[in-house]
Amino acid sequence: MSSTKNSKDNTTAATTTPGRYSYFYNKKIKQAEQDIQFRKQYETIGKQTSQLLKGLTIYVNGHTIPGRLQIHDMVVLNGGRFLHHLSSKGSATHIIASSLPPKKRIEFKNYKVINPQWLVDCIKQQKIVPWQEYSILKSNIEQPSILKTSSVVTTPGNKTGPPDCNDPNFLVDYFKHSRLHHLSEWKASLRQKFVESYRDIQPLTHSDSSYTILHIDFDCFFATVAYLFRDKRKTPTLDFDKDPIAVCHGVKNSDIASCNYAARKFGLKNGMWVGTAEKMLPNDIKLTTLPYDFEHIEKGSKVFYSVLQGIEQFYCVLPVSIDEAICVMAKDAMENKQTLLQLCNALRQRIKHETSGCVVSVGVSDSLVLARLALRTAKPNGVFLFDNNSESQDSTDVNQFWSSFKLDDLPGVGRSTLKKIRDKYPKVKTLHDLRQSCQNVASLQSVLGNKLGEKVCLALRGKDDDESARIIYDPINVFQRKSISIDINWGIRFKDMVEIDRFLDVCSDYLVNQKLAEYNKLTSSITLKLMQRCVDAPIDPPKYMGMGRCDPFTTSSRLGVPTNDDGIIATELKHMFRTLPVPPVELRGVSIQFNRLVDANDAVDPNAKVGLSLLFQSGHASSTAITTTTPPTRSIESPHDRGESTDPHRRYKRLKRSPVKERQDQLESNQRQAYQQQFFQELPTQIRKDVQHELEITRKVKGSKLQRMKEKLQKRENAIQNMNSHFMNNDSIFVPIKFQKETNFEKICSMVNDWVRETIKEKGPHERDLQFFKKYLNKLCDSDRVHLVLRLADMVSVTLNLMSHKYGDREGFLEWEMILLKFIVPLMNRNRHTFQTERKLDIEYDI
Ligand code: DCP
Ligand code: CA
Ligand code: CA
Repeated sequence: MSSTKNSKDNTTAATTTPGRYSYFYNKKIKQAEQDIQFRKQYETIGKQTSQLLKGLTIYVNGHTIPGRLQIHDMVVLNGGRFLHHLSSKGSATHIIASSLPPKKRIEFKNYKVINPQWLVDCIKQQKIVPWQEYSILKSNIEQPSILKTSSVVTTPGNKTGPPDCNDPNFLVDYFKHSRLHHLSEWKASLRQKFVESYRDIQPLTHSDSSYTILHIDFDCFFATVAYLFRDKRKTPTLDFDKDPIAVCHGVKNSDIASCNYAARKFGLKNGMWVGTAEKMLPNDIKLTTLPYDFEHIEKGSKVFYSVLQGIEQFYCVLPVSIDEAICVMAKDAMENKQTLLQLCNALRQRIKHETSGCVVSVGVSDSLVLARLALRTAKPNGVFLFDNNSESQDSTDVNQFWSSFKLDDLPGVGRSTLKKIRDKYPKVKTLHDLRQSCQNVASLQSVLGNKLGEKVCLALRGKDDDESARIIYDPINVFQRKSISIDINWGIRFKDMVEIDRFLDVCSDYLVNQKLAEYNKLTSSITLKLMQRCVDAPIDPPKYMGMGRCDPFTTSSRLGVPTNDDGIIATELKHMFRTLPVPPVELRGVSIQFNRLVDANDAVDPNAKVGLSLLFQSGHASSTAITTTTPPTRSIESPHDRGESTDPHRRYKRLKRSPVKERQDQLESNQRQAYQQQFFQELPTQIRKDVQHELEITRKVKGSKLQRMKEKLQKRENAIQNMNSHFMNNDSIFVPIKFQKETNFEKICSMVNDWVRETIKEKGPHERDLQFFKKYLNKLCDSDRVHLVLRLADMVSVTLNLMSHKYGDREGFLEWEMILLKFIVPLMNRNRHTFQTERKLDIEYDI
């Protein structure tokens, strides 16, 4: 009976442990054990076994002849491993299929995909015959069976060997080498300093709505720093003005962070891949790649800000980023242009001198948008002043200025806005053209909507919209730290949940004990975003250890009360991870964000670690913890997906309910949900989790098709009981066997069929229902009615086959497949002797 126990254990694990990862994890570790059990079972019924397929892992895709079950038997009996679910590519050595749709052809292009005859012939000849002749993807014959792993072993830190995300220092190392992390940290720290030093300063007023704005930015900053402080022995003759130079991690599949203007002449841009950039250069010109020099970048930036902050004429210096600032001056500074230009050139000189050669350019005008455009004109190595209001401004100069910009040079015009403008005005190429075509707000609003239309219209007249102008008039609020986050999009390769839990501990330790502590904040809301490898994306993406193509999964948790307790946050993160259906091995990126930050000084007890437990003890009523999960688009079911009709009348007919009744029910259900949510809001996290778990189980039990049927069949109980008393003894073939209070086999069939169909779509049958079902099947076997088990098995098999197309990946589907394979079929085999026509049992199950 060990197989029955096995099957039960497996089902229990899958039902009670949340998430698919545990299902697969359990399945994987039990696979070998179950195969041995199977072999033993088959041996006991007199089948020959061999070790012919030892070391091979076989997966069956779709409908095959012989069927999946038979192939399973053949594989297990001959010492191979049968894979029930292709959870990660590379885990199968062979895929057996009769045909493949185009999508799967691409997905499986690096596999040995063969027709079932290969297996039949192997067994017949008792040797592994060459698979190539049986390949159903003729194009993959030369390919290896498992996707190749990248041969590049250079990490961003230029260390050798692959990065190890389980290393406790991984996070620190990752941040040390991540330019994006540096950029966001620098920006945050500059803004924090701004907020601290400007807190008591009188803000600039909106009524006095005109200032002179200087937009100042380093030219190709990282590239300049890298060049100036390079190892001169390696590149003694490098000429910054002539040779194309780029800063990157040195690998073909890495991004260019910054390239010099000599490189930009050939069309190279920041953010481009090195490989792409190299292709853009003429054959005789080589791209020189230099490493990041974060230390000198930081030093250069410090000089930049200290020079700007020392200039008395500036009302304020607004930090945009590590290499860029907006300086605000009096409106009348524009009146003496010569003096203004002298000031600009003087500051450029000083910065260049004090940074040993880093050049800034300056754009000057009377609005943010015009200063930014003027900066573009000034670059590289220049100053450009555009006076939008001067009467002396020559109209040809104005036209020339606007004509020099492409549409997307205008702040706020991204790819989708650009498309809308182009669709409407195909002839418009420059900002000058757009100014000509859109003379009024209405015309732009009709294309871009009210808000963006107005913003673009204002910008074309050289004015800032209120939202953009907030940086001048309300800088404290704009720069106030609103969130703290980390984003790890490289090197994430985990094996299991244990490793992930450890990683989440490291993350919360960093976020709480370093970041929250640094900013003296508490958080009351956490967002976790996971990036999961797309099903058809390669295991090893083009960028070494990068994310590749991914599907995002996001979940948020409102703790309800601000905390800086790393234990609580780590627990919450682990719980949140488990609510997302991302198997550990498919994880490629993690980002964690703390929102709703509050000053630790404003908290109830600033000296204590503030946690939910504190509030729980004091019976605080407002502690809340609601987790909202945003499923990715692909997991949102449409009525079509659920096999429901979108025609409302048809739906009502099917449900046998009137539209009015349905509306009432909907109302009631909404009320119930609101009430339930309110209830949750009152609970501390730990309690909430327990209650949620309990509710989940109750919901599942209540919602189970079988439970509803139980109620329906209740009425018949007495009658059936009376009937039972007419039969002689329990072992008689005439004793009706009850399932869910029903004895009529046809009705049981239809009930089971409904039950299977419903639970396939979700998380599988409820454990209790399943136990009753197993008991029923056992009773059928024990009373010489294996043929009825066979009919039920056949029915389940057909249902699985019919639903595999839409629901083949669902937990419920996999569970039913498992029940059929690991419980029902062995049950029939165990009772073969009682079954008149043994041949009938060799029926093929097309699952
Ligand atoms: N940066 C990056 N990745 C990008 C863009 C920028 O790492 N995709 C880094 C490197 C840049 C720095 O930020 O040197 C400043 O960005 P800028 O956009 O100001 O670009 P540069 O200073 O390199 O060039 P420009 O002369 O256009 O300002
Ligand atoms: Ca720059
Ligand atoms: Ca910049």
